[in-house]
Amino acid sequence: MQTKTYNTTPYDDQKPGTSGLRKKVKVFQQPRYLENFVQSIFNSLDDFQGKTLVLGGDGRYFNRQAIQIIIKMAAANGFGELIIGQGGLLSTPAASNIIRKYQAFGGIVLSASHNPGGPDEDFGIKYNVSNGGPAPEKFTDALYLNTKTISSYQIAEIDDVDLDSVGELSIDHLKIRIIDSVADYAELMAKIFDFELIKQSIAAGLINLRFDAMHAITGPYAKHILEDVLGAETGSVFNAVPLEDFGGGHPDPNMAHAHELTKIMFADNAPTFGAASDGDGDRNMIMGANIFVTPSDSLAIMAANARSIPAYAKGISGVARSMPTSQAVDRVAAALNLPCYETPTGWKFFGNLLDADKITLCGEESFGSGSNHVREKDGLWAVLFWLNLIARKRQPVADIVHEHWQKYGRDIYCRHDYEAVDLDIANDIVDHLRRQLSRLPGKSWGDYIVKYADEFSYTDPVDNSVSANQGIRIGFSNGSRIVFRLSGTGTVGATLRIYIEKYERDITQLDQDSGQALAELVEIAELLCEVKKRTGRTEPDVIT
Ligand code: VG1
Ligand code: CO
Repeated sequence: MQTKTYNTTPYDDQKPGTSGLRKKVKVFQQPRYLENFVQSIFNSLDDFQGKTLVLGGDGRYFNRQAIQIIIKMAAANGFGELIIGQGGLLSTPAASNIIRKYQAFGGIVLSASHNPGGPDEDFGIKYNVSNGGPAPEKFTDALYLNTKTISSYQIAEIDDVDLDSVGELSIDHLKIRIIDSVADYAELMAKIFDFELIKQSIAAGLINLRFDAMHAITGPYAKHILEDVLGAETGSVFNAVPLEDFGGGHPDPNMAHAHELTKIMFADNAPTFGAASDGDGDRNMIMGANIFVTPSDSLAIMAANARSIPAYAKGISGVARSMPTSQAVDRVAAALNLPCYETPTGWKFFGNLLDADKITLCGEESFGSGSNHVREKDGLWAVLFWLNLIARKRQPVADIVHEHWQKYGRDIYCRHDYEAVDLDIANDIVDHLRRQLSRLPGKSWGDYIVKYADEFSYTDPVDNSVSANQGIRIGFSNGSRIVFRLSGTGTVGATLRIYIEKYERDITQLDQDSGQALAELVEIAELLCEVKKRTGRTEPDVIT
């Protein structure tokens, strides 16, 4: 195989964010932009010659072109084997599973997750390490340094590879395997859950489900598992064909973006169970007839009921949540006497805890949950967890949630996002918040008395690495919290996220409307950060 070395000059904007590098497609299409980043990934790795790299993406616009380029670069850099999902498709959790199952050296996942796709929208790329999880900060920091000094990249002069036919080919020292994108993942799910029980419950009409794949990657996975294997009626999975632009939508499984599903689930005669997943298949939204389960509650309910699931029947070792995620799971951990960890936002922080078996389940408020079965969050896994739980408990979703609240109290929760905020204004907002921190403890608004105010810093209990400046936390003496942080996945300006949470223990008050219950805290948040005042906006772009 002929390889060629091209000279290049660095781009200064290739710093990976919460989950890899995300930019507009047009940015990635600039000459040498993708090549620089991919070569910088390889330059940050040691001893990968002759080893296996997994490759796949969420199928968005530019996925196929990018995969062909990466194949040629991986070949030139000396990988021995490439395992690629058919059509260049692998959901993020499926890619994590493939890396683990085939003991690959690592993987490159092409995704901008829930961000829109298409020629004028977003693209993304991230590197996952041999445990199947997103590379830790130590790696992404080194990678960023490499992007700033890169001077050449290598590419093999080989033909484009046919991504659409499952099979193997060899080019000199390189073996390329195109694999079925769904089969290994479906096999893993069948080992974790009681498929026979779920199947019976669907056949008996106890479960009647709708799954919105949002024209994204989980379509083929959900069709196969939910319809073909578990027997849900044909058409239960809708928007099931992955499209390069996700049908023009925003493949983010929340009530703001998955309106089709939301309408179905809040109609009269709604199905018993509804769910949706995101662009790359790692997020989930769980709904029952006329009820939406917040992701934070979903995590807590899973933790409380883990023993009902075959894979976790012997119990779980501990739980973790990202810092802005509600404290609902903490209450379960306390009751079950389990360790509970609070990590910064982003799945990469769960990897060490899972590898060291300090935790079995983990999750984020941003519609992500997962377990030790892979090292990414996993949308369909969460859906199957709930189906298994409903089948075991023989109860509707609403009853499961209400029983949980009665036992543990309810963490009423919402997140407000202000998107595409001018960068300077966003940084000023954060500085303004930072300056107030030392003066806030003891300050009160009505019943809300500030107990602590700090900037979250995390020390990894396994490798002692420190991640500072991970968001601003304001805690109140009644257990309520307001958290502020800037997104690390947006591609236009800055996105300010405000996370609001109130703990309700009074069992006569559990059914409150969350908007009303949180209104006072929302006002306090504005007094503290002045986002409306400083941007002239009257409301958040998205409330989840
Ligand atoms: C967001 C979420 C975070 C999640 C990340 C990647 O990050 O808040 O919880 O891990 O997206 O998810 P940020 O920095 O924009 O808040 V995904 O499904 O986009 O890979
Ligand atoms: Co995602």
